[in-house]
Amino acid sequence: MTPFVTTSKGESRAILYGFWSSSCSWRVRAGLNLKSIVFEERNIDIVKEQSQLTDKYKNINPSQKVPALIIDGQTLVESMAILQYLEDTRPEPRLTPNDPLQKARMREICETIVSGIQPLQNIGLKSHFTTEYQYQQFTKYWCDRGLQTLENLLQKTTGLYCVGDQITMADLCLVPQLFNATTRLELSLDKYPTLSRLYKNLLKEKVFEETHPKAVRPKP
Ligand SMILES: N[C@@H](CCC(=O)N[C@@H](CS)C(=O)NCC(=O)O)C(=O)O
Repeated sequence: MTPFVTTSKGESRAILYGFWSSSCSWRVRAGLNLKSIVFEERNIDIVKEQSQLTDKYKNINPSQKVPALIIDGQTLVESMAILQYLEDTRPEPRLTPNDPLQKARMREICETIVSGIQPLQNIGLKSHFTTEYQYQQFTKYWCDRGLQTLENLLQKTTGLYCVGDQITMADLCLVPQLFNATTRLELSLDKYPTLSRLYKNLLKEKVFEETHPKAVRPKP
């Protein structure tokens, strides 16, 4: 597999294996965008074609999930490990607060989403339920419970964004999760004023406009 794509101008660019509506892919797409890293997104259809389950893709990501990122001659998997690598190798603009307490607050929000919500509403769980209805009830319950947790946490940390006035990894996790919650899971944010305000404002930020699933969805 080619580790880099060399463009006609001779520069190397990263390759993101992702899916347009995947929240974990969106986290990385937004991180790349914020850090102005040139990349090409290759679509791995995790819904209809289930391309993540092929042996070819398993060689790229052993977990057979998206995203995976090829950058600096390495293949990286796990969205948060990827974001941390981008942060460590391309520190500006920063995606983490400098202050240790604020950093811990940011991680509380990230973990609530990354460990506490997303895995419990992942599309990969669907085939393990007897009915579509059971799957939907399960995913909605855990997502809504996670949203309640986020609302409580964010009331203590929020400024313009999740943690103060700086876009951090917490925002990169929040926006895709709220998109999933309000579209695929059809949950309302009405009872969550902090989440509602943040989501509305964050969607207007250039980074989320440019990386929004609607902006990157492949044409049929
Ligand atoms: N912890 C992983 C989770 C990856 C993950 O669950 N990706 C989902 C899409 S958001 C996926 O590929 N689902 C397809 C499947 O499980 O078959 C990460 O953050 O990268």
